[in-house]
Amino acid sequence: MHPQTHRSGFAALIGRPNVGKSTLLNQLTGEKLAIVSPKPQTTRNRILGVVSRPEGQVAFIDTPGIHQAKGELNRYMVDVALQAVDEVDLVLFLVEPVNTEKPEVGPGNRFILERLQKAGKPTFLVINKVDTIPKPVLLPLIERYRHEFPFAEVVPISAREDDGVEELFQSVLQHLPEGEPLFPEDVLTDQAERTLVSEYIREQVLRHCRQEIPYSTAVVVDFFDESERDPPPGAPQGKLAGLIRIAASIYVERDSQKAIIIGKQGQMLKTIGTDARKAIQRLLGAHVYLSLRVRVEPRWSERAAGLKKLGYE
Ligand SMILES: Nc1nc2c(ncn2[C@@H]2O[C@H](COP(=O)(O)OP(=O)(O)OP(=O)(O)O)[C@@H](O)[C@H]2O)c(=O)[nH]1
Ligand SMILES: [Mg+2]
Repeated sequence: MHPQTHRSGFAALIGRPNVGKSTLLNQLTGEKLAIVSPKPQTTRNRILGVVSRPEGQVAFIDTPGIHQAKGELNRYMVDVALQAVDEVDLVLFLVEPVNTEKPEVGPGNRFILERLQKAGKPTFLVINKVDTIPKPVLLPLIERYRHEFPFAEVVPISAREDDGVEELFQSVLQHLPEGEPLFPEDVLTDQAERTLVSEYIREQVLRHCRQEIPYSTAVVVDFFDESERDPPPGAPQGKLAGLIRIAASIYVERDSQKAIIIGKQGQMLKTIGTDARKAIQRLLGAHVYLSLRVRVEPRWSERAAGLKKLGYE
């Protein structure tokens, strides 16, 4: 039997905020590695997601949306994204279509394309959310973008509806060099459980709170006790027999924001905690006792020291 060719490499998911990069990472890996929200600037760090198949392995890197950076946190996020471009073999540039026959590339996307031009990496144009537009809109859009940049491939997908995602994966593989796997087959991500836990909590804050809150929120896990994670010997073989105790702090910048997150008689914080706990239990496969506090760290997102304190470094 002929040994099958094996390909491997890194691919970065790059694009403006909210185009669906994290949704695509989750769909490609089949796991919830990145939190997703309808609000822009959800992802703040690079997130590795490895897909291993007999025919090849792709290490995808999800990144924060690239936007006009004002303030320390924004600058940090854009730096993270642009750095990822330099570290990969291939770039997947994601855009979302607009329902018009005269599409524009726009200054935000043009800025990113200029950076990608400089980086000189093979780049795919990935048009996400095609479920939101009628088909005839696609062709002029593709032509418009092709005019701007020599894309190696153009792939329309719907990450959320899982449409075209497998085709995209196969196309990515074909553009990667032949080589051994870069990670052991069972490696999915490099994120620690604690990091995922804090992100799952932040996701619930984004989900339940008003527009002004998301940007000011950071979550830090203060305490993670897994001494009772394994069920005691002789315990009946049930689901979620063990227990993990977690305490976390939700940081905001102002007292008024703290009041919103806590809500009337603590109702909002309770909802956030209940929904986060359910998601964390699924992640960790154990019962979770989750205790949340809300703290104020004035202007943390504007200061390098504030970012560092809350885990962005
Ligand atoms: N209709 C539709 N919506 C989608 C699709 N993919 C993602 N979305 C939605 O778009 C919004 C943003 O998705 P994210 O995956 O958080 O986008 P992102 O690019 O990671 O955003 P940032 O992390 O802020 O840069 C969410 O509400 C998703 O549910 C898609 O294929 N179709
Ligand atoms: Mg994201």
